[in-house]
Amino acid sequence: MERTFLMIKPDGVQRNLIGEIVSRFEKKGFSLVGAKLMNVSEVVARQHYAEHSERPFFGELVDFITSGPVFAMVWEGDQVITTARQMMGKTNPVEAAPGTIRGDFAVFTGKNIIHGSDSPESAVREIGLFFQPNELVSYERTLAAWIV
Ligand code: DAT
Ligand code: MG
Repeated sequence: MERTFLMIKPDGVQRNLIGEIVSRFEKKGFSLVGAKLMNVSEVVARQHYAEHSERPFFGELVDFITSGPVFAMVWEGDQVITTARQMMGKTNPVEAAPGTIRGDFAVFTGKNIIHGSDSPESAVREIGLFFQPNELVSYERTLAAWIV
């Protein structure tokens, strides 16, 4: 069973999309194991996006992700890392298919609503950056046998 880190960015929070987005992952069959509304500090923002530190848009990216509250989440499920990325759609909303989160709700790469881990290694790193172990809740769901 896999876990991923998903984060509704400040634009998604301001646009009242938390419920819509959480609902999509719930209906898909994934389990929410942790969530919080929070402000991202500049230090954490720089660590989170460290792989992009040399890119020309890094400063704007850090400014954006620290510009208002985000909704940070950990989701669990079979193949959740890859599937969540598919549900998010391509990074540039112009290329994101209709039906995906970015395809349905965004028009601009710099305001693309949601972050999702891109690999098992990123997921472990990002979950550890945003959550303490005791903020994650493991539990049995009676529905599980009807999903996998
Ligand atoms: P993703 O968020 O799909 O994993 P990424 O890791 O390549 O995409 O980039 C992280 C974020 O940085 C992305 O969600 C939006 C921003 N970004 C990426 N490429 C950009 C670009 N060419 N210009 C401006 N912002 C960009
Ligand atoms: Mg990425």
